[in-house]
Order: sequence, then C-alpha cells, then structure tokens
Amino acid sequence: MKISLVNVRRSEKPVLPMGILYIAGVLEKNGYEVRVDDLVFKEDEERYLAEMAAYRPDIVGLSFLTTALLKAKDLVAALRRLPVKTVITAGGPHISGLPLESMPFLGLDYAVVGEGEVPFLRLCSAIRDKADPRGIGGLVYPDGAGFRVNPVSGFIETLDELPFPAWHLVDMRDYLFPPGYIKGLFYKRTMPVMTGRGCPSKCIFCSSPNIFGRKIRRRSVANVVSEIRTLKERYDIDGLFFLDDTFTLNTQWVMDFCDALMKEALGVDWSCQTRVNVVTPELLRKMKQAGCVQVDFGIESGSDRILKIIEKGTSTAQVRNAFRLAKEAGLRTYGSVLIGNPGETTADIEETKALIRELKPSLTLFNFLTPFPGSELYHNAQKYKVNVKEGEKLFSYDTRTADQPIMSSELTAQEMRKARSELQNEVFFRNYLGYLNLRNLSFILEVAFYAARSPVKMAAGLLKAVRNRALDDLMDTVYYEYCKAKRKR
Ligand code: B12
Ligand code: SF4
Repeated sequence: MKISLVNVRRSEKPVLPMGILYIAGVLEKNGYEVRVDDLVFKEDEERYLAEMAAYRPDIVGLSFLTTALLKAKDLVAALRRLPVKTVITAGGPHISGLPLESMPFLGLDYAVVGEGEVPFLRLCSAIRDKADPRGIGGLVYPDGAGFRVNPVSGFIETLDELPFPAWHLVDMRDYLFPPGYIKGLFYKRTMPVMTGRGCPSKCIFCSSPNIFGRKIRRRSVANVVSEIRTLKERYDIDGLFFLDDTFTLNTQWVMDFCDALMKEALGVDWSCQTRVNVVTPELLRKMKQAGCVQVDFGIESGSDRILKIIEKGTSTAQVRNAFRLAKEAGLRTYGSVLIGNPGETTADIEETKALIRELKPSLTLFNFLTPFPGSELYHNAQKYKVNVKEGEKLFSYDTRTADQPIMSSELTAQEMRKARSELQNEVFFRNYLGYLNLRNLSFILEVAFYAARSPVKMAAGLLKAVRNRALDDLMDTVYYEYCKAKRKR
C-alpha cells in the first residue's frame, strides 16, 4: 500500500515538515511504503502532480497551515483530475481548527484532527483492510449529506515510542543551508528537534494547544540526546532549534538534559523558545554551558493591560526580569511582539515601544495579531470585539509579510501598519547587523549574488519596502530569492 504525505505551504523558508516526517516514520515502522514531498515553490507542485500520476498512491495525506488553505484546495482538485483512484486525506493546524468546514471546501475523503500519528495509522489500516474507520478517535468522515468529527481519543503519553522523524524521505540539502533555524544567527547546518508536546497556557491568539493539548508530555532525556547524536553523525549539524512551545517549562528536565548534552560534547549550538515566567538564573546559566546561544521569548506587548486581555499569563515585570537574566547568563535574546491586540490604543503601543527600547533584544520581530483557526480569538472574535476579514483574505494571509492586518479593533488598519513599520524599522540594524561580519562573508556574497540575478523581484521588494516604509520587507524578498536558488541547485 502506497502513501504520499505532502506538505503544502506558502512559506519559502527551509523548514523541515516535522508533522508528516513523524507520521511517515510511524507508517514505515508499520510496513507501509511512504513518500514525503514538501511543496514550497510552484515548480514543486507541478513536479509532484506529474510524479503522482506515475506513483499512483493509495492514500494522499495533506498537511498545511491556514495560510496554505487555498493552495491545498487547488492541489486536491488537481489530484482529483489525475487518472488515479486515491483516497485524499488531510491533517494539521488548519484542519484541527476548522474540521467540518474544511471537508467540503477542500473536497476531502477523510481528515484527522490533533496529533496525527495514531489516528492516521488506524485510518490507513482500515482503508487497507476495507474495514469501517468511523470509530477512530479524531477522525473526520462523511456522514449522510454532511461530515462528522469524532472526539480525540487521547494523546501519545510515551513519546519515546515514536520513531525519529523520517529524515531519509526528504532531500536534506533543501534544509541544511545557512543561516539556519536559529533566528538572527548564522549556522551552516541546523535542524529542528521537538523534545515534548503540549502547552498549558491559554494565549488567546495561539492554536498550538488545539493540536497537542494543554498537558506537557516530554520525551526522555536519553531519547532526545540520542536523536541529536544521530543528527550529528548523519548530517554533521552545527546548530539545533527546539520547536517546543515552552522549552523551559520543566526545570529539572532541562537541567538533566543540559547535563546529558554536555557529557556528549557534540559541539552543537542551540536555541529554544519559552515563556518569560519560567526561567531562573541557574537554569539559564546551565543552558548557556550546554551550548544554548539564544532564547526566544513571546513579549507580545509592553502594556500589562494588553497582556491581560490576550491572556498571556505574564507581566511586563516578568518580561524585564527574563531578559535581564538571559543577558546576565550571556545568552542572546529574541523577542516576538504583537501589534493590533484587542482594545490596543496608541498609548499601549507607546508602552511597547518604550519596553523594546529598554530591553534591546538581540532580535525583535513585530507581527500583526491574527485570529487563526484553532485559537480562542478566532472562535470567539465577538467576545474580544474585533472585526476579522474572513474567507479568502484570512486564508492567504501571513502576519509578517502582509501590508495590512487582517483584524481591527481600536486602531485602524492604517494606524497598525504605521506602528508596525516604525517599530520594525527602529530595530532594523540590531536585527541584521549581526550577520555582517567576516565569518559570514561567503554567505553575504552568495545572497547578494542571487539577489542581483533577480532585478525585477528586487525592484518589487524595494517598492514594497518603500510603500510600507518597512525595511525588512526588502530583506524578505532577498531571502526568498536566495532560498529559491538554493533549493533549485
Ligand atoms: C515550525 C513552525 C513554523 C515554520 C514551518 C511550519 C510548517 N509546517 O511549514 C514556519 C517558521 C515557516 C512557520 C510559519 C508560520 N506559522 Co508556524 N509554527 C511552527 C511551530 C512552532 C512548529 C510546527 C511543527 O513542526 N510542529 C511539530 C509537528 C510534529 O507538529 P505538526 O506539524 O502540528 O503535526 C502534527 C499534527 O498537526 C498532525 N498533522 C500535521 N500534518 C498532518 C497531515 C496528515 C495527513 C495528518 C493525518 C495529520 C497531520 O499530526 C502531526 C504529528 O502529530 C508551530 C507550533 C506548534 N507547536 O506546532 C507553529 C504553527 C504551526 N504556526 C502557526 C502560524 C500561525 C504560522 C504563520 C501563519 C505565522 C505568521 N508569521 O504569519 C506562519 C506561516 C507563514 C506562511 N507564509 O505560510 C500556527 C498555525 C495556525 C494555523 N491555524 O494554521 C502554529 C500552530 C503556532 C500557533 N501559535 O498557533 N511556522
Ligand atoms: S503562545 Fe506559546 S505559551 Fe501561549 S499558548 Fe501558544 S504555545 Fe503556549
């Protein structure tokens, strides 16, 4: 039985599709033939469709974020046009947020909500054995004229049982090139690793707990270290990024992990993301000793009133403390900030501006707050008195490169755009100057070379940067061309 897992996306960054690589590992372990495709550029889609006509998969499983919904719809339609009888399924963050709406919109046969490994394996077995799949927890299936979604029947408690992601099913050269996953720094060969799943917090804009639940489940230290050792041996990595939502949530686990990593002496730098209320001086010092170079924090806002509204569960005092501790431990900091929060006024934005000026994170990115399906903000928009541009607008939108926010509350879209551009411009040199050193010379020259080969695109990027008065819009265009050239090889 042949299964094609395919990542459909709108982002051109070289990011491993971890969700389907985990699922592929489980399927292979259970004797299925699997192939994995990551559709980043238009050419990838054309090649994929041509290959599917010959490959003739029994089942296709699509993975995508809300931003790629429209692309996923087109892909399903194109697959249906192939002279191949295939069961078309999907999973991932968008489906998990809007399962019943997505089925007819996309024209799917089945879908899975939440953590995918177990329900998808069961679905594949049912299809292979011509059995009735309707009892599978988390399954979305046709029922009469409509669709039905089964409640999720539980999470994988012992994550160590999962095989490592099936890296061998993708061409690693597509992902292992500078600057890598550690934002704002330069590494030659970095990889993402997930040490646990689940987040107990309730930030209203986040859809992550909708996939992996609110209880954190951690792999054993030995299992994670074994994965890192394998990555070092197989791909000679020099950097790692931990994808966990809140890496430092369990202090003892992280302490033990750092000890184990130091013992291995693999010489790999790493970075992680966490919350400002779960770091201590001892922990950060130990992380630094174990190779951590940067900690990513969700600052979100400089206004305590706004932090309450978005239910971040943190205060600006905790933000200040965390940044101070990280700096004292010798770690770089990355701060992520939201613009356009419910009830946010220009006075709140001023507080955010003042806080960022005070903290001086090594890297700061400002995003428009956006209600993605699966988040409290999306499903309860009226409660937060926000207006959301729905449908096609939301589904092809991304919070970093968009000209305008998709949502408005107190501030007009114009005001939000102005605020975001001003703030982003203010940190421009601190964000990017780090790259400008002799060690990165070959990378800088390479990026400049690829940028120069696409003068029309560069002119468009420059125009956008001027129109939005946001310098990093140009950086995004340059980076896109570089990634595209790298993937083509
Ligand atoms: C790494 C990451 C990225 C990467 C790449 C993501 C990708 N897959 O292409 C990058 C940096 C590019 C990225 C970008 C964005 N991201 Co992001 N990202 C993540 C992050 C931190 C980890 C994703 C990951 O690898 N998880 C680990 C794997 C194992 O989990 P998974 O992919 O969810 O897969 C599991 C299930 O979903 C399911 N599943 C997944 N696919 C399939 C397929 C089938 C067939 C089945 C059965 C099951 C299934 O089973 C998998 C295994 O259990 C998540 C947060 C999180 N905790 O997951 C956010 C997250 C996915 N991102 C999110 C968002 C909002 C974005 C942006 C839109 C933000 C922005 N800046 O605008 C952009 C999109 C940009 C664009 N142009 O499209 C949201 C998604 C919301 C939504 N409704 O789509 C998340 C959940 C974060 C959040 N706080 O809400 N992101
Ligand atoms: S934003 Fe981070 S801390 Fe908040 S719920 Fe999402 S993953 Fe958890």
